[in-house]
Amino acid sequence: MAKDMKTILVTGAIGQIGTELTALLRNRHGADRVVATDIAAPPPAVAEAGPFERLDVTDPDSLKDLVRKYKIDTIYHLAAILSAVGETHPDRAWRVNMDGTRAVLEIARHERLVRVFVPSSIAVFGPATPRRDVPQDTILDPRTMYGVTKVAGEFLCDYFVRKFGVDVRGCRFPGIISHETLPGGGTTDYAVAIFYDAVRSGRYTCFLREDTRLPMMYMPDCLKSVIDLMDADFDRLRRHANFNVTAMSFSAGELAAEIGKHIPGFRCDYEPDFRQTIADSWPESIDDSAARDEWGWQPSFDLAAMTVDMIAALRKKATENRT
Ligand code: AKB
Repeated sequence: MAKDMKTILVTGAIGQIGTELTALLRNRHGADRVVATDIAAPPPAVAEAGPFERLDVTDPDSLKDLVRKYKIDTIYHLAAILSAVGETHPDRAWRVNMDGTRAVLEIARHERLVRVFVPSSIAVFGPATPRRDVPQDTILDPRTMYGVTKVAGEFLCDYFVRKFGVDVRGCRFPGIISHETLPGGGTTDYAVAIFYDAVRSGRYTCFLREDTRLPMMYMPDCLKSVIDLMDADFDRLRRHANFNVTAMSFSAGELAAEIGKHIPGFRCDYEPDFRQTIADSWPESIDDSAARDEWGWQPSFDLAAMTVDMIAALRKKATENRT
């Protein structure tokens, strides 16, 4: 089928990645060909931009009805409970992340969908994983319910590829930094919140220690990774739903210092909470050479370029909100 003839369903479409991915896919394929779904009600801008349906991904019948109603052939399955919220609500994390992913994969198999995207996360790693430049094939040692579901999800996706020939793809995302929609309940959320507070008030209190170093990626690179992986030739892929991807690694202190170059006098204080334990279990940096080799992954933004872009975008937003 031609690229522009896809009929796409996005789950979690009003989340941090979902909002921007849905807009990008609508630009690429046409607004009517991308059905945005989420358990929550959409903001007016999303509801008016194309088809939107309320969907609980743990309800396979509703998902199947939508796939049939819109003749969906491709799903981007972004609905998930992230690491920090998952530790507070582990039952919900298990249900949404496991039952949701299983429902998507079963429907892909039975309704003969062309392709599915299921993201994973650096939360699959843990204390037994090398801390720096984590290789593609390494020890998975998740210490959060979110990470446990992501490990199981990766294996489940691989099972569906091998056993049923379903075309499933996915990356292990690091922290994603963006200015369009706030992230919802992750450990890396500080790297977004710090920009909002820096632009608004010149001060931020970080819930991680200053020396906490984590792998990160700016939203344009995140979207590029999804599109490039989904466009890749299936026969060239040796892996499917567990590609390491990264763009940069920095500590909370280094990010604060970078922001301080553009917002003189910016002050960051550090008051670590329960999320510090999660961050301490994750690696500092990732080796993404398998993604580079198999489907040409190449990020564009480093810490300096991302910081300039984030601050400019948030200043523009602040000015627009005032007028
Ligand atoms: C989180 O912090 O939970 C997510 C992730 C790294 O998957 N951003």
